[in-house]
Amino acid sequence: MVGEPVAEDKFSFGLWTVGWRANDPFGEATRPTLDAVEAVHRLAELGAWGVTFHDDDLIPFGSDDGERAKRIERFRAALDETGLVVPMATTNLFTHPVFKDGALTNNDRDIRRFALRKVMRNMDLAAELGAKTYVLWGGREGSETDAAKDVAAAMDRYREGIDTLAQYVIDQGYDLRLALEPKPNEPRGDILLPTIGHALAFISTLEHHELVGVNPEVGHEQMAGLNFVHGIGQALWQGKLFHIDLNGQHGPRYDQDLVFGHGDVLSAFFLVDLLEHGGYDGPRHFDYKPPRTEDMEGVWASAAACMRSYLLLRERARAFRADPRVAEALERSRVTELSQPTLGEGESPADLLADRTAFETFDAEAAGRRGYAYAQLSQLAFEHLLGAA
Ligand code: GLT
Ligand code: MN
Ligand code: MN
Repeated sequence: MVGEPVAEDKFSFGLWTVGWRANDPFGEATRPTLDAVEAVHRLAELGAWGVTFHDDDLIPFGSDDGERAKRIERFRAALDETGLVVPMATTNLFTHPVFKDGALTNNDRDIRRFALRKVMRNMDLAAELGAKTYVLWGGREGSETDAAKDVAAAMDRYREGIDTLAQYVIDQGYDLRLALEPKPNEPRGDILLPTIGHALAFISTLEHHELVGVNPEVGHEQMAGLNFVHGIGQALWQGKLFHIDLNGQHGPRYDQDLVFGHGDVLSAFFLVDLLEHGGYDGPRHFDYKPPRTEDMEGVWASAAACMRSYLLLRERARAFRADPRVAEALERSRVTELSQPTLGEGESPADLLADRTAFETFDAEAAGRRGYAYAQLSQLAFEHLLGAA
């Protein structure tokens, strides 16, 4: 049976998730403002381990220093009372009109400088509160018309911005790593660094690339029709999965931010299986939106649902891995054989050329006739997911 969420599960929520007042492009807010202190208490009661925030979630844009200090104090007291940690923080570089053409890649240089200062200021707070990851979601970095953005220049400025922030982390001696969050579109018509793959390629060009990884979100890759599990697999393989945003999405359409698991369930099953068995030990961070139809009771029910969905899927994934029929099926399908290097130890290209069994006498017809038994393997996963195996 699946138990209640506990700290070891490392479940965390953004203040902006449960605090979303459900205003959308077509309608006004349907819920009241949620106080950050109440959010911390309610999340702790539900069994969450961590809470994350944008600077502006905690301290409204334009607050004076006194107001800022007061709000931070109240928040810190709530953390102390509940034991909730702050594993990650981020910057709002998208709400205020000043960021309508982006932040680090805005055509306006003064705005780029302002954006860097806004990030640095909140990095100080993040480090003070013990965060280990600093997320950068460049939702406004992009364009609606290709005439508006010199992409090569924008990438130069993006790189300069991230290099500057990484240098700041080093200069201050902060124990922080940066995590870039890709998204293909929305709110911009097209966003720079649209997918995990684009972000990984960009990171390899950075001066302090070792300090920078990714924070992929389920729905963002699925909006682009991509396989999230494959994206996460590659990010893990490159040692770049610094953080993750879990939610649900029904294929390519607007960013739904559904409760985790309430979209492509099979993909969610394989994702949890990968996170649990693939060497990721970071936060399980939910970045979702309680549906606009819900009152505050529904908000807390949806937050609990995110954690329970994860625990249920984890239990199913564990049962899948423990089933001897699955071990057999993995053998039969040669999934395990893929871990064997293609060349022998010390074998050179010349040695491969000399191996007549690799080519001259290799029976390609027979190998081509052999089935991989993926149908049986896939069905076993499906049955475990449904609790039928
Ligand atoms: C915003 C966005 C999310 C990002 C957050 C971090 S803010 O809600 O939709 O995907 O993770 O800036
Ligand atoms: Mn989203
Ligand atoms: Mn996100």
